[in-house]
Amino acid sequence: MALLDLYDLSLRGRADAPAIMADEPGGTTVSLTFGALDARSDRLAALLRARGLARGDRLAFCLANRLLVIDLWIACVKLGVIVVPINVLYKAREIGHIVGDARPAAVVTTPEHAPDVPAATPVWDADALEREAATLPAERRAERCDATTPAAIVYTSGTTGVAKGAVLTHGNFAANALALCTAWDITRADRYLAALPLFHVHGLGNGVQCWLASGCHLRLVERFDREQALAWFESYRPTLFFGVPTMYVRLLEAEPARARAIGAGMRLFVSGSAPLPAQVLEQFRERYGHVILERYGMTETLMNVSNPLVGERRAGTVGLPLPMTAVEIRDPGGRAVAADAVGELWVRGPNVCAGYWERPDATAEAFVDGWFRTGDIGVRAADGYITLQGRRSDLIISGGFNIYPREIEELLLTLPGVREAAVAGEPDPARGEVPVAYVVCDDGTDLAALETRVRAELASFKVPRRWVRVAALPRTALGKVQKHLLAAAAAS
Ligand code: MLC
Ligand code: AMP
Repeated sequence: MALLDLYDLSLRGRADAPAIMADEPGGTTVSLTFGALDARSDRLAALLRARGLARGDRLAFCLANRLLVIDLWIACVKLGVIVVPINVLYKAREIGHIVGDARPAAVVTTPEHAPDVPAATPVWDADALEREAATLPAERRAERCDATTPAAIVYTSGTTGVAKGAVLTHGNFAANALALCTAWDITRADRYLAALPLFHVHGLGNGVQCWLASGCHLRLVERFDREQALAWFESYRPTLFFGVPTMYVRLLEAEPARARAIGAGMRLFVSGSAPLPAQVLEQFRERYGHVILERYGMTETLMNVSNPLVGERRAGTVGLPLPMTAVEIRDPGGRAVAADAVGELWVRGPNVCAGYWERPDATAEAFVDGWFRTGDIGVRAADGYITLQGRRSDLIISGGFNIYPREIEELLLTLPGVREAAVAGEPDPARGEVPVAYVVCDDGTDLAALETRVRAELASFKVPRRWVRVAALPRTALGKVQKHLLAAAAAS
């Protein structure tokens, strides 16, 4: 089934039903039916076609949440054009890498980010695109796609520190939507509060797909804002919320009576993208009267494992494999291990990406006999529940955003005065982890100046929250930095 056939259950099958209420730049709010949404993306598809885009071409966007992102997604699905989402927090260096690698026909963005797009790549202004599309007739001229047609290239950093593009197909997104709608019983009766950014797979692959597949209602906000979040719950009265653990930590700030009232109208809170601390799950249960359902996924595979909707949602675990997904825990030699033994999670299923964009070597390394090696380490209990215990790489997850230390270390080593650098995560009660920089530098090197340089070059969440000057980095006999000893080395 092509993705558009699945969407058409809503776009055409429920054309008169309310589909979305979206906060727009400038402070307005727009409400549309599925039919009106369908027409908007037909108009935009006509404009993209007129600008020369054809099946297989890439189109990037670097935008905060707004209706145009949804229009772009649906228009590209209709045309067979491959969407390349870019995190709005990224700076020129990070955007340059993605654009250089994916070679999109253009980047749709706002004047704020336009200077960060490499000069050779056309920048299409979001407002202008939206205005021009509105002048065109709404005629559907869709390409016939199938499950193997690429729908998106989503960049995710590898252990090398260089982001690789995971090629996600129509079939991957459709399988993910069907698995989640089934497992979490998402129906047209739901009301989904969408506060996750649409440039990552949690918001785009889960939120948008489940909405369009189920025909439920979606309330889109520009970004999660702890000051406004409770008011959104109270005014919109959602039944469904997907969030990263940091959002649940922020929601715990609510007065008990307010939280109870919000919880009373809710059906399901889902958490993922980073570990949900057991005490947050417990405090949330006390305050809101709901046991958060934790699940596990990744950019390359969309969702793999989830606690059950009906049955025990076991704190600290990510639950059981989703429908259609197989999960094995394997030893370093690739052999499946027994229950309760630690190993790497390998997954296979229709949700797993086609490979990395133009990186046959990285694809060959990640896939073995049709299984995808996740790099995540975990155990499976005898009753099937899976607990994640760590990662093969030194990935840091802060507020649900991924940080690869190597990327920061490589930048630090280019700065004057820095002789050696290592970045490691340290626990943070709200963000889960935050990056800390350990640097060996020449006398007189100003750490604050290093921070300023890093802030200018990298997304804000990657800027180390603490800077520690050390005499030497702890290393193994082979010279590899021992990250687990960094904090102790700094204290000595
Ligand atoms: C955060 N910031 C944003 C932003 N999110 N800025 C613009 N748009 C956004 N969407 C910036 C802020 O400016 C600030 O910068 C810093 O990040 C923290 O912001 P905050 O206001 O203090 O927010 P906080 O309450 O801490 O919450 C942060 C957050 C954010 C939860 C809203 O971390 C977030 O949106 N996380 C979601 C990430 C996500 O979708 N991950 C899924 C990846 S897919 P400064 O300069 O002060 O630092 C994946 C697979 C899977 O992992 O399994 O899902
Ligand atoms: P990304 O590359 O941004 O898609 O991040 C995917 C990674 O996030 C996974 O490989 C896991 O390490 C992590 N992750 C996702 N969900 C969870 C979860 N529920 N608990 C712990 N880690 C998670």
